[in-house]
Amino acid sequence: MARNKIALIGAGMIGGTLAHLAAAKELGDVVLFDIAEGTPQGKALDLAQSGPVEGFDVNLKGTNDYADIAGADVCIVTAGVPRKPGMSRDDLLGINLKVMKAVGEGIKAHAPNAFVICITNPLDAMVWALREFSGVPHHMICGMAGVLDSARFRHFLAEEFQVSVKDVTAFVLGGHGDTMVPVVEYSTVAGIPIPDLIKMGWSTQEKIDAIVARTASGGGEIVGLLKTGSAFYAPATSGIAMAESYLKDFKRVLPCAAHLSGQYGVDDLYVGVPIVIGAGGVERIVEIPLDAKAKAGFQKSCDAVRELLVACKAIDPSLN
Ligand code: A3D
Repeated sequence: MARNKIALIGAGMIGGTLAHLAAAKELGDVVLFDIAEGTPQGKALDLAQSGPVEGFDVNLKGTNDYADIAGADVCIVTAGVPRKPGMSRDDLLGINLKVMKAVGEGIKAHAPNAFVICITNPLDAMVWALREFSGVPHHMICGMAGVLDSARFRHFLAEEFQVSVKDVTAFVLGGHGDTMVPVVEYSTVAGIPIPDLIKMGWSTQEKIDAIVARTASGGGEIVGLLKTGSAFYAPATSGIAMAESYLKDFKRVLPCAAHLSGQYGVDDLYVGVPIVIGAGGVERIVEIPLDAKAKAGFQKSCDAVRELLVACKAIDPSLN
């Protein structure tokens, strides 16, 4: 059986970490692409030299030529710029939209059959724009944000409840960022929903509200600490979980920015919802009933994403 090929577009902090994880898990041969000359080549060589120690058998190649991504099974896109302290994700829109155009054209020309995972911010708008520029079918592209947001929520909840992160499940909906909607009724410890855990005296509503707020600003907390860029370990591991579910047909149920065509009453928008990722790409959108509060939060989140799409179309009229 031929090895899978994983193209990582953007060889910065997340791109390099994605390459390390993909190689260590032997998901396939890895091509690291970047416009910065030397960066992808240097990272690929460094990682290849960790192979004999770690014991993984994959080829790693760094390149500045899109032709090298030809035939990729998966493309994970992190090309662009990250936030610095004081910046919102939306401040990145102008620069990263131009990057999505170049990347989309590269994918269209060389890897049109790949399953594409976008990580570049502002996520929900960039995945929409990348789809427009690349022309890949809607079910073959989605954005990574919910897996990371729910991992942050799970980490904080496990700390609060003093239990293993493995037994905490968390449910988040909506756009990536301040308008994301953690749904506590569907977040559990070993199947016990958080509202029941509050009744059992495991925590208080005030503490859970504080965790919800910390989760929504979880990326900004890390930007403030790092000062030179944004989070990269947890974002990379989240992207790899999505890629692995596609390559191995795991059919995992993961919160991702996926194309909605009527589900949740939303049309032609990429926004975070639970989806099933398998060999068919985005195989199913999971539509759950929401209470009035979650519905209003989701609506607000969708409105914020829609505003960004208006800004994208104003910057690049070819998107109209
Ligand atoms: P960074 O380390 O700066 O890497 C970005 C790389 O993109 C650099 O190596 C650049 O040279 C490269 N690049 C720039 N323009 C192009 C281009 N036209 N073609 C190819 N490569 C190019 O950033 P990072 O890896 O820390 O973050 C990457 C992106 O992910 C940023 O937009 C972040 O905001 C975003 N991000 C998203 C999440 C989500 O949860 C959605 C989390 C963390 C970061």
